[in-house]
Amino acid sequence: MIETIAEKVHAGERLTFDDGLFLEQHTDLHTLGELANHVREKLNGNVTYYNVNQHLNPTNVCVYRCQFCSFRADLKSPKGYVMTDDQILQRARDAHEQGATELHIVGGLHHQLPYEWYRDIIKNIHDHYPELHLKAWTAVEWDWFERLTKRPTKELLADMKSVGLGSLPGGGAEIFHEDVRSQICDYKADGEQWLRVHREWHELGGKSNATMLYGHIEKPEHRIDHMLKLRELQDQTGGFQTFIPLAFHPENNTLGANLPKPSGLMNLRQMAIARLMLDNFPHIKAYWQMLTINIAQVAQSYGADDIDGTVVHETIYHAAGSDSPQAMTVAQLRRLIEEAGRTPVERDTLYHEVVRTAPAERDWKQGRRLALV
Ligand code: V47
Ligand code: SF4
Repeated sequence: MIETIAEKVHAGERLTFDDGLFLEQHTDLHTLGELANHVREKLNGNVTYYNVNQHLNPTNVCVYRCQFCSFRADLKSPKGYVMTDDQILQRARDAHEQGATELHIVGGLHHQLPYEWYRDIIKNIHDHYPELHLKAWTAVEWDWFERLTKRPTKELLADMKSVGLGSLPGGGAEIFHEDVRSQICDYKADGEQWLRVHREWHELGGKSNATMLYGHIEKPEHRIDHMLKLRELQDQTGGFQTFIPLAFHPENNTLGANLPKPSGLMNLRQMAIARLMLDNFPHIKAYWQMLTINIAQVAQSYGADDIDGTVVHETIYHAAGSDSPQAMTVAQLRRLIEEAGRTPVERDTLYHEVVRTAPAERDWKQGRRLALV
């Protein structure tokens, strides 16, 4: 069976659900890596992309109670926060001064804040820093905006696009299959709604990302089903840029009580299987905050061609027990890529190469400017 799969991969043929299950259940890590690396190099050569970005989570107050979430807070909880307009703009200014090309903006679904609050965040930042690409609000948030406003998501997407929304992040996908989703994040947007929002955004000409949360109660068949649903939508719209497998972190959440931390082996296996199943996704991203720096480095030989990113102000994974550092400088990122024998290429959110002519990144820790090349 693995010979048939290997033949298909080398011929550029599509793998089936059963092939995916075979890879999950009967294929060793070394073989997975070899096959995934073949696809990765065919699609992206020896390049590993990275970007200079920051994260912004304007509130952690959330009406939902996803079992895996360590970030959220109740409305009245002392842990809950809502950033002011000034704080938000200050963070955008910091990102801009650091030379960031992207702000990744997601947060909780606040019980009392209206749609306009989320919209104005995008408008204000875009009005002040139009060069910053705003990758904002997951499909779960868009579904919430629809519930709040009773206006269709497509209209809301177009509305926010008109004031500066650049693209959609891939969060909130978790596992689409209802058997799993109903146990880990009941009530919020279901798999169909998640896919619908991305479809609508693609129809508006936008690009987006996709994720999958693994390493909890899901089974291999749920993971393959999840990826095939994404592959099907991508066949129709071509709007996805990158897939980011996300390993479940068990600290400070209800789901994690009896579950171990993700293993390096599992992380590499999922990276490779994603590269093999998602043949129409141009990129597979290693999110080092979630994987650790060491695994992100190795992942470049297991299908990943993209490393996200400088990522200042990460909170979701640190709340859930990640012991990765809070941020990396460009110099550190490039070294991590070069040590793996790859060629680092800075990209913007839409995968255009960024060519810098002057030192542009301020080392946020030490307050000095660093040359990028
Ligand atoms: O949707 C939440 C996941 C996601 C935990 O689009 C957890 O470029 C593991 O989507 N353990 C948010 N995972 C992060 C995300 C993302 C990250 C980097 C890049 C992009 C992109 C998107 O994090 C959530 C959820 O699936 N998550 N809690 C946890 N305890
Ligand atoms: Fe809320 Fe998102 Fe956390 Fe779910 S994952 S509880 S929607 S902040």
